[in-house]
Amino acid sequence: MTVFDVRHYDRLGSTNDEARRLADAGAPHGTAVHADEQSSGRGRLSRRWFSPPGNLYLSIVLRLDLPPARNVELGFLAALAVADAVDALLPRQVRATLKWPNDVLVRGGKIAGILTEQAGEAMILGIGLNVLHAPAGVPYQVSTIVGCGGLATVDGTREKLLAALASWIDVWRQDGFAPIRTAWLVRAHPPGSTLGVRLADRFVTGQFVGIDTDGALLLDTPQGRGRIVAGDVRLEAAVPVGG
Ligand code: BT5
Repeated sequence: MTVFDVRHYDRLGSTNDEARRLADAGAPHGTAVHADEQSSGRGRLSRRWFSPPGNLYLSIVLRLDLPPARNVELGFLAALAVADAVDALLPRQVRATLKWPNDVLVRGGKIAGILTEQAGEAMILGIGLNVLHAPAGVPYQVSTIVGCGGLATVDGTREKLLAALASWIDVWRQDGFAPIRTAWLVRAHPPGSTLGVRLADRFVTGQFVGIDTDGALLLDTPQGRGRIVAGDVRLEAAVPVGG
């Protein structure tokens, strides 16, 4: 079982940067960096992550000895852990859902962001989870635990999240990506849902088929079945077409 050693800071530029610094200095598996706020929290592709006090900003050093091609699996595992933690804090009738690749949604709004980065032999798993505050001016819906009727403190949320993460890491170590993939699919938009995907050079729309054994998105488009390894996904219609 992974044991986490949490280092708590009032304020950092980015918890991922501090975790990377610690990893480079030899910090062991399970070292976790928690900041109350970030002055330059970041998302994928150098996008900004809104990081005022009142939300969770956490980065974890993981040493899992995986071949680099399998690092992508970590994002799916983390999304499941976030969804479990969020569900435990929300009223029973409100549940977290997942959107490819690593988005966690509650009531249709993005409640968390996951950023995995390699640091030498280690992986840095960065998670931002909205407990109290959602940013304004974001081009899609966002949500928070408290705004969705949940009862949570930031430290309590961190503990729930780390416990969920430890158990999913156990599952993964024991049985690999297959059970992660299955559990992820149960919580995701159903097959047939219409997704719009922004790729580096174009935008495609198609019907969600599932995810491949390596986590790639499988999408049926007018041009045939596509396998997508990186992109931003918008859920256009969650109801299966014709179903
Ligand atoms: C992500 O990027 O979703 C990954 C975010 C990871 C943040 C954590 S916080 C702890 C650790 N330290 C860091 O510096 N980062 C990690 P992406 O899919 O690129 O989404 C980024 C986009 O989400 C932005 O361009 C905004 O539109 C939107 N956004 C920014 N802040 C948000 C927030 N608090 N809640 C919801 N959406 C947000």
